Parts: sequence; structure tokens; C-alpha cells
Amino acid sequence: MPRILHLGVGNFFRAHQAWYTQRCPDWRVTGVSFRSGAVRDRLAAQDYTYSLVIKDAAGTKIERITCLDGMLVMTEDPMAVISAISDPAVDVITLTVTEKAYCLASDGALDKNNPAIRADIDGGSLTPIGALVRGLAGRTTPVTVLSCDNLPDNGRKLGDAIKAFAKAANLTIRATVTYPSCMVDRITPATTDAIRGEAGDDMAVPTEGFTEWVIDDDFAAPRPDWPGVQWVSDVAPHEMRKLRMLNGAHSYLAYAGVLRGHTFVHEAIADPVLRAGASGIMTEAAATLPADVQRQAKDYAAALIARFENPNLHHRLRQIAMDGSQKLPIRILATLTDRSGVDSPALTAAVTAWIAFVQQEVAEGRTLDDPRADEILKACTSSDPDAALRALIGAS
Ligand code: CS2
Repeated sequence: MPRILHLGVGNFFRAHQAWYTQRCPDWRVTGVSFRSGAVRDRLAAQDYTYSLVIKDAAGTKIERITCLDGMLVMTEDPMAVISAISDPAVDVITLTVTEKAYCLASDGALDKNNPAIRADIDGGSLTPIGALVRGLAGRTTPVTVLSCDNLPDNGRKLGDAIKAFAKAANLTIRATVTYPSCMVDRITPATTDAIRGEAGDDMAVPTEGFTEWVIDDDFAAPRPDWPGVQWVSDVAPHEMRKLRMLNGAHSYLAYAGVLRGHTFVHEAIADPVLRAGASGIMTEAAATLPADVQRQAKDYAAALIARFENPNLHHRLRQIAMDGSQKLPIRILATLTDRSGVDSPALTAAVTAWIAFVQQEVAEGRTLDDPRADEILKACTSSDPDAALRALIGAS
């Protein structure tokens, strides 16, 4: 049976890529966890199957996902992960490891000064990039490596990072490997006890009904015929639309929403000030999109607002607020750069909201959930926190 190896078995993978693969009964998935064995243990206890709790404004549907049939844990057995990446039985390797795990510098290239990358090049630890390089270096058959994280040009960036790491670590990848880019979309909150109770399943995952996946059709080996996927030759316009309109508005709602005392996205979007701000981000972002997607932008924006209004999803603003230093440059600053010289009040308000949010978190003694938390903390206590925080994320 053809096999996918998936790195990063979080809720998003379980709601999105696993849901599509569930519709391709010939394909099976091995998961890889980079942290502890906890998720593996809990999934193994139920044969790696779990309930997807799909919540729309109209109601709830529960589907059973059974395409995952085993998991490896990096911290327990790194060699098993590397062997799985080299395994000729694996045709597709997918990843959802979050923005920060790519260890990219502000120019989008691998940050060789990142301590984890440095340690990995020296053979001391294993990052997702390092594990991929070591596994791919041992491969003899073609494979596709498909990044499913919210980064523009995610495939090209991953391919470039892998090549840069291989060069620095003196490793050679001889097999044919392609790195298609793709745009992924399905709003997937963290699991709560209420969801576990509702599904009667400890490993249940909540998500919305809407789902979208647009993929560059550039596969080196057999691929699943995932139903509903839009196969394209250039995913960039779709990535821009989604990252700048959906994720840009999400990040704004997260920071400004927490500051205005809200907990969930559906509450924030019902606040007239925040609703106007989120719509403003979408309008300002839409103007930067290529002409063909720009034509759909108005309908897309209306559909996004309706998705944000979903009263049953209970998507926490603080979940979206995490890792702002990684997200803002992609979701807000790139759009601002493209609009340089044009008044952009909504995008500017998003940057201001992030600055106010991190300062409030620090003032109230909360730990910042961000890989650059130490630098943010230092900036907050400097003589001009506003300027220091702007400089930290590259905002002018
Ligand atoms: C959110 C995304 O947490 C976040 O930063 O903006 O996870 C968002 O829900 C997804 O990209 C939707 O596809």
C-alpha cells in the first residue's frame, strides 16, 4: 500500500491532510512527532483512529479518521525517523511543523545562526530540516516533500533550506526530490474537554466544515488523488489571498481582540470596531493580489467573515496570538511593503495591536508564547519599546 510520512501530528494535520487522505482508501499514513511520545501513546491506545468534530453554524458532524496506522517519536528514536524518510515505500512526505520550525532568517533562507540548526549541523540534535536532510541523503528512490505550513512559497523555501543544510552538513541528496508549494486552509482550534466529552474520544479534534487545499502539481512519485484539491501550476496567488486576507485578519483580531477583552474569534468579529478592522485588513490585502484572484476577493472576504462568525467553533484568540514574531512579517508586513506609499490604516493597526499586546502580556507577568520571547521581553524594557519592537519584526 502506498504510504505518506507526515511530520508534525498536530490538530491541523488531523483535521486537514488526514481528512483528505481518509478519502483515498489505498493510502496509509505514518506520523512523526518531534516532541514527546504523549500523542503517540494516546493515539496508539485507540489504534491511531480518532473523531473529527466538524462544527458549523448549523450544527455538528462527527467523522472517524482511520488512515493513520503508526507513529514514530523523534526524541525516542531519531534513527527510525531518518530510516522512514529514506524508505522507498514512502512516496510523499508531508509537514505541519509551524513557521518557527523552518528556522528561516528574515530573507526567507535557512538561518545558519539559529542555535538548533547549528547544533544539528554539528550532529548534536535533530530539527525537522536536519532529519529530512539525513533521511533524504539515504534515499535512492524519488519522493515528494510537501510543506503544509502557512508560509508563502512554502515548498521552495523548504527545498532551499534543505539544500542549504545539506551543503553545510556535507551531505548529498542523490534521489529526485520535489518540493511543491501548497496553500492549506481549515480553521482548527485546540481540543477542549467539551469536545472530548461530546465525541466520547480523548483524541477528538474540532474543526470547521470549510476546507481548501491548492497544490502545485509537481510530484516526483505517485501521489494520492486527494478529492477536492485544486491542482495548479502556480500556487502563489492562492497563498497570498489566504495568508494576507484570512491569516492577516486573524492575527489582527487576536491581538486587538485580547486587548478589548474578548476570548474567541466569533466574539471579536461581533465587536463593530474589530469587525471594521478585520474587513479593512482584507480590503487593503486584496488590493495587493494578482488580478485574477483580486476579482474573487470581495466574495472571499464575505465568506471569511462568515467563517469567523461560526459560534460553535470556539476558536481562542490566544491560540492565534502565539508566535507573532514569526507570523506578522508574513501576514501583515509583506502586505504593507507591497502597499508602500499607500495609506494602510488597518494593517498599521495590526502592527500597533501586536506591540500593545506583547507589552500588556509582559506588564501582567504572562509568559510570551513566541520563539523570540527573550528578545521581545528585552525590547519591552528598553527606553523606546515601540521602536525596539518594530525593529525586532522588521516593521518600519
Ligand atoms: C491561525 C491559523 O493560529 C493561527 O495563526 O491564523 O492557524 C488559521 O486558523 C489557519 O491558517 C486556517 O487555515
